[in-house]
Amino acid sequence: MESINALFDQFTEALDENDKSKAISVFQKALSSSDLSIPMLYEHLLAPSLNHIASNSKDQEIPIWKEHLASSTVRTALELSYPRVLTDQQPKTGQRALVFCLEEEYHELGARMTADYLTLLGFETYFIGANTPRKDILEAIKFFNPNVVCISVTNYFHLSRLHDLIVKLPENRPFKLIVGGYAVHHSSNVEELVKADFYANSFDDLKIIKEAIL
Ligand code: B12
Repeated sequence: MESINALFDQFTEALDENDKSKAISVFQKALSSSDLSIPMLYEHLLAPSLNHIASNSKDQEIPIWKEHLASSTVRTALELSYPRVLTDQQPKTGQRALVFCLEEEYHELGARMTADYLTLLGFETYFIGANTPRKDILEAIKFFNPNVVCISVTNYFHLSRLHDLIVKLPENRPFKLIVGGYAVHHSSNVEELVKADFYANSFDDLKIIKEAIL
């Protein structure tokens, strides 16, 4: 089997050429290799392939349609991965996890990946989407009664929105609150801005958190 680096090069080349069918056939080849785990495929192929678009854009403006096309290709790759997520799932924990993005946050792919990580770790996982209004978040928490609530924040401006949500949650909340994503990962003072139980960014972080809370 080809290395993850070689597959990454082929996948990003296809994205650069706006060739969705080529990108997906590279991804399917990667997905069929039992040597490459889902977290490896997400963290070393899909996520950097999108972040690479931006890091490539210093000299020239990348058109928004190109970002949309690349995001839609990655979304297709994620949906194709779900049967493998179920096959590779660890024994069920009996715990529920709720995953979402805040209102006005349209960057949803990191949250989708996080939902799959939690499924892999044996959680019953509910991904309720991007751009979720606060009222609906509170209703979903009531409805699902989750053990874990995971919020993915990409845009820095949404950290204050996250703070506003957290202060609306009951003080002795019956779940663990985990926050992550680009804004959390790239802010030096996130722990002062928002009071969560855990700040996480990867599958391995979630694995450690699972061991700590079970
Ligand atoms: C694709 C993209 C978009 C797409 C999103 C499509 C979609 N449906 O998700 C579209 C075109 C909609 C978009 C819009 C905008 N975008 Co944009 N976008 C990107 C881009 C190129 C990639 C983001 C991405 O999806 N990466 C792949 C995912 C999978 O990676 P990830 O989110 O980091 O997730 C990984 C980990 O962080 C982790 N993770 C994520 N969340 C969590 C949570 C937990 C709990 C855990 C454990 C782990 C975890 O899991 C993933 C796998 O490892 C980035 C560039 C970049 N460097 O990030 C800019 C970027 C994020 N966008 C940016 C901006 C400014 C915008 C716009 C404001 C642009 C505009 N002027 O319109 C709008 C904002 C829209 C909005 N209101 O939200 C800025 C954000 C700056 C900031 N932090 O404030 C970036 C960084 C570009 C830049 N360099 O300026 N964008």
